Amino acid sequence: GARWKEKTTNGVMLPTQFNEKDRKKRAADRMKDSMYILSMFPYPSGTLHMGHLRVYVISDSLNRFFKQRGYEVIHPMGWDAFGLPAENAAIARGINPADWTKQNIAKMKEQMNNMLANFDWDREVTTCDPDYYKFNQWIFLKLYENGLAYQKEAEINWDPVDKTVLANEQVDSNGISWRSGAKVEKRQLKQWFLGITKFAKDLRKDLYTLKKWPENVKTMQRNWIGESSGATLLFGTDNELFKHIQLFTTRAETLFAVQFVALSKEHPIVEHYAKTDPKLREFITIMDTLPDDSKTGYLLKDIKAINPLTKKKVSIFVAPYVIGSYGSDNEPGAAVMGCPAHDERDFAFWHENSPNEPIISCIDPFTLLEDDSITALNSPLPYTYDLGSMSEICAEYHGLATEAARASIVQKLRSENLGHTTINYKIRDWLISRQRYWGTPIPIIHCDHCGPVPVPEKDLPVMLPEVKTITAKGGNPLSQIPEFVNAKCPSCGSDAKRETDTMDTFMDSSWYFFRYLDPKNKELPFDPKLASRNIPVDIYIGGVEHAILHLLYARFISKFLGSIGMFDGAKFKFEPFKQLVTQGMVQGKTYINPENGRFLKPDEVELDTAKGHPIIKATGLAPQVSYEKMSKSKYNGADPNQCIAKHGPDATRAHILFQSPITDALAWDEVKIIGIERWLIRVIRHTMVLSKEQKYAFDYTTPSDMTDPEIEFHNEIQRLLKSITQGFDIYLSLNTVISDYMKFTNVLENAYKNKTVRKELQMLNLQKLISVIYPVTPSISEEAADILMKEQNGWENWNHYQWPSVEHITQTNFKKFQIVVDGRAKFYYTTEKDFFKKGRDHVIETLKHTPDGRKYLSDKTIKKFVMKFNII
Ligand code: ANZ
Ligand code: ZN
Repeated sequence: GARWKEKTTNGVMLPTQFNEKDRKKRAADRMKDSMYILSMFPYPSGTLHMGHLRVYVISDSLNRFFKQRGYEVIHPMGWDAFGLPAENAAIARGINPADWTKQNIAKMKEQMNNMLANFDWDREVTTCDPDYYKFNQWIFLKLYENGLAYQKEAEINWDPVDKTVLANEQVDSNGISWRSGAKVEKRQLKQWFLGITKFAKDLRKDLYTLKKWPENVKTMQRNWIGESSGATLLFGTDNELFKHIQLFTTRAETLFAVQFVALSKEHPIVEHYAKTDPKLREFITIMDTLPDDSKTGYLLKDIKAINPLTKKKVSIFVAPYVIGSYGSDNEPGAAVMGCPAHDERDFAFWHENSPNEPIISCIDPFTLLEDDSITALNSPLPYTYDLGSMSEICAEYHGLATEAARASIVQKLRSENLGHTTINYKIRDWLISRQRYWGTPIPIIHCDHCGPVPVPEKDLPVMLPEVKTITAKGGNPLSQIPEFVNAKCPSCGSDAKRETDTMDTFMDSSWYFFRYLDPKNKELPFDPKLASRNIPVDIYIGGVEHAILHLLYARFISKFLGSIGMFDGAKFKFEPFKQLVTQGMVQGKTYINPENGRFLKPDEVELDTAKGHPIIKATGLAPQVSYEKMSKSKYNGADPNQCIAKHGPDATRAHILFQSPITDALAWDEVKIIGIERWLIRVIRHTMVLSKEQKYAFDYTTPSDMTDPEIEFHNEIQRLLKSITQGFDIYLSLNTVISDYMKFTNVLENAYKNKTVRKELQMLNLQKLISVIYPVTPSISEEAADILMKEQNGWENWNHYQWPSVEHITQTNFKKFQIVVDGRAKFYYTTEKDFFKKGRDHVIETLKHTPDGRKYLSDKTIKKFVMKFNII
């Protein structure tokens, strides 16, 4: 076939993609011969660290492998370019975050080129680019249209000194602002949310379709989404104005023990009484400052709740422990039925607010004995387990097991339209508002007459105004730019104000892999046809630190885009990532002084060559050595750029893959790279040696008349080829791929040394070695190929990018026999496999004419003669 080559900036030859015509032809349906290999795009901090190096080596090796196998590979790269570090750098240095980001991108791109990461730069995406964030806004508007973007009050961290909102990461564990040192206050602010909870059920259920995701990631997602099955019940009230109080319970059988109902402060009943009750208003303001587990309550004197089962009247409190947004189906506020006898929080609350009231229990506790039998238990209250039987106050339910009582109580209430079973998800709607400059402006205009009005699609993008510098003080940066804030209402034309919050940067990363497919589209975020063809991504590689939020948001947005017809992924339940690979952490060699437990800098330690281990220069003592997460404070960081500069990209790539399986932690020890370097030198040396011997044909094929040693050689190489191919293709076992490369090289060198394999056959398999090392060590592969093409004649048509196919293992006609005479193993003899069938006398006679036979068999009376085979 034709050679498909292309020069890159760093002079390494790369296979090109298929040409445009080819691509269209193949794109006619969702191709089984296309591969979308995605690695998590980096935040452009300016330096590539070891973690980046590891992901991109994995993804680039797979990229090159699949290209060699003839797949059309999509292997894009981009920049997760909005976010806090740029804003902080801008504030600290008085520079523009856009400039800072641009410089960092240039640096990191160069580092990626240095490591020979072969990305499709024509698909590059930068999230702070208006062409990109325009479509963040577009997606936001679609969510808004579909009732999935809305505003509500939510808590923020307020720095009272700098008068600014802080991200959670900017508040330390003691609640102190990292910037001003002030005690951070909690404030309520109207903010934007996305309705991910509407997708909770599918996000949870569809995890089962993700067969090629690590179990632990799926478990984390499952737990994060959470699921609680219970019942939604309707309590009555004794006030005409409020017919019902809706609440969620997992323990409907405890209705018999309900002693109060607690409401969150957003509940309409609370808002109603707050209008006329200044003390209640004061309590509500204080509530924000109370800790989450506070048991302080406020009794509503003019209203009582009516138990739907027992019809008993109970008091209603306002209580800080009721979470306003849980279990209430997006209705404002929430309520809890308080059962002091069977719930910790209710117990504590009751103790504080009605200490003199007796506690009513409705469950006779049971406990499990060691022998699995059950016995009644005299347990102190609250008894919170649901193991037990309904007590005598429970009318017709008396004596039933709790679970059975629960089911029939809910059924009864259901028949009276006072309740039904529900499943609640723990996951909260996604708060996307950030009071920050360096992010996507939320495309909304607030009008006094019309309320919040979406910016019309034709007016997108709402551009982030350029600034010279950002100040840390005075609140939301965009609100301080009048030219940005002041706008006309798109609906009525009167003066109005723009939304000044920007979007959480997780929004940017929730769909970037769609944009890669169509990065220059001006009209739409991407062409639905291209997405239908290429989503789900085949292999997604990245850090396990994104196991929850990023992956969940990406799954949500993908399912949403599917729901509005932006792509057809029904077959895959609109899941965006078919296979997920979470690479392990890269750990650094860490030295600790055993005398004081301090971390030592590398130059405080030296190798004691006599003792063969490191010692502390100052004391001569041996340090403690361990591998830990790289960090500045432990002086155990390693710089990929230095490693590449010193050892070259190929050795660095092979080393990083060789040290451990990709999903395990990697203990980075640069010293060990020497083994890889020696191997690479052997590959080049052997190529030179063999090619100098004689002239070869580049298209020689495995001969049919192989000798025994040749067959053995051939078979060994086929086994290695198969193992290497599957290491990439099936098992993603890239560390064993490297060890197979080394074995492959040994087999070639031994064949040359032993002179038992004809040179043409050796050369044929050297060619294969050069092809299969290309994914990991592309420049060494190119160098070796160049040597052959220069030394030999007419090799221009050799396509060394072609992945060699695994040939049949050839059965040898020969066998190695062990000759055993009178119970003693004497020597080995290799001959045709049915040689022994010719009869004992003939065999011995033949053997006597061999050198070993002459020695062991002549002049002897042989009592017992045995030929054994299959011994090796
Ligand atoms: C009565 C009861 C009795 C409850 C009992 C528990 C034990 P999970 O499992 O987390 O879903 N609850 C309901 N809505 C709440 C809200 N908005 N804020 C705070 N708590 C709320 O918990 C469900 C239980 O949490 C519900 O069941 C309810 O208390 C409480 F012996 O109802 B339970
Ligand atoms: Zn208006």
